[in-house]
Amino acid sequence: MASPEKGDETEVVQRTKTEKKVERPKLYKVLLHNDDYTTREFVVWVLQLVFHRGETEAVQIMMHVHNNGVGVAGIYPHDVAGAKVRRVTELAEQNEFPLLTTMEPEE
Ligand code: TYC
Repeated sequence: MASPEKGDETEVVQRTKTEKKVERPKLYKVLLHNDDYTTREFVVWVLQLVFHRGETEAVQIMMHVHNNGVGVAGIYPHDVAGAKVRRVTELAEQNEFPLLTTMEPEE
């Protein structure tokens, strides 16, 4: 900011965007849905490949979906969640399984 001239009582104070409140990005749950045709092995493989789950955790999530109808594969910002939904859908189509994946906002 330029210094005020001698005798000038007016001073302009500039506030920058960095003073704005920082907001956390909204997070989205990526959901896997149960069906009667997709193999357990394929769902476990997807959970390891796309959601970086270890074998034990992948089996637990797959069994939760199998027993309850739906389950959370992971929680991510909107763009990441969307990319994972598209990747699972692509892998399911390539392997001719009807596996359904969706995303929804976290509370
Ligand atoms: N119900 C499937 C079976 O018994 C396994 C399965 C689990 C399918 C989870 C989809 O999201 C799913 N072969």
